[in-house]
Amino acid sequence: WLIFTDLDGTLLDHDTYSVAPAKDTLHQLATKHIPVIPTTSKTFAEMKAINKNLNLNGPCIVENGAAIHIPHTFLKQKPTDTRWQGNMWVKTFSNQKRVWLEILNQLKPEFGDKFTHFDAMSVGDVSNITGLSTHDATLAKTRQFGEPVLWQGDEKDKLRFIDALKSKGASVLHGGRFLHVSGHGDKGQALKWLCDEYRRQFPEQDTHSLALGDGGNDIAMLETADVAVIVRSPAHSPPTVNRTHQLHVTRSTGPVGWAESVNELVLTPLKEATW
Ligand code: 2M8
Ligand code: MG
Ligand code: MG
Repeated sequence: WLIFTDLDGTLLDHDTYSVAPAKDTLHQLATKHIPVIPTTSKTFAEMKAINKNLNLNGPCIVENGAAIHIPHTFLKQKPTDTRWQGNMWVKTFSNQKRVWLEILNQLKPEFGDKFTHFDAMSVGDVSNITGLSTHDATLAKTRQFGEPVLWQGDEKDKLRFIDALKSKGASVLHGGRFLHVSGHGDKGQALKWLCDEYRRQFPEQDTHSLALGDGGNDIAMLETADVAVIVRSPAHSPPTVNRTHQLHVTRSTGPVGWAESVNELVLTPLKEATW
């Protein structure tokens, strides 16, 4: 298995960012060497701290699929279309964020009173809205590829705003709290790239991909993985995922639901197979 998981609202609690209910399951996966690959809208700056906290040392997919950071221990060889960054190989899919900042600026005359965005917000603002500490909010603001937008207008104007962004070449994904404005990559494209590379380098393994997510920005990976789990959210309705086969929805929300599903789909069948 390769387990691709969203963080906020999925492996981490939507409000408190706690992983506690999933800790034991994470530990069992680690002892079985089953990789858990954070696939998140968070930045690489945030992921360095979070990986440490979650005891994860494999790849991570950051900024909604804009880049994949792969430790050298995860693959046999450097994939050709990656670059070196310390002890990681990095695959990038997206333009730099200044392209999207420029487009947001162009839309300010029409929509400027209805939205704000990370680059225009102080660390204190980001901290207040997300509940992150000022240190973590600083890491969340360290974005390379995309820009989170806080929409403050009504739904009708939001649709017009999204259309305007798209007509200028941006793509827009819904996170738990923000609209993420970026290039055309998504978590599904990144998942597919990493699975393909892994299968190429380890053809003897029968590799299955599992994706877990709670939000609109998870739809592409939930539609791409071999098995998909929609994790229920206490804050918003589940995303509309276009598949029927191998699609599960958790009973509980957040990390409680995450642990239930991973146990049912991955750990319990493994135990039964070794009896
Ligand atoms: C933002 O991402 C979440 C993901 O669902 C959102 O859109 O609400 C990002 O800025 C991320 O970097 C940050 O850690 C998170 C904090 O809630 O918010
Ligand atoms: Mg989420
Ligand atoms: Mg996310």
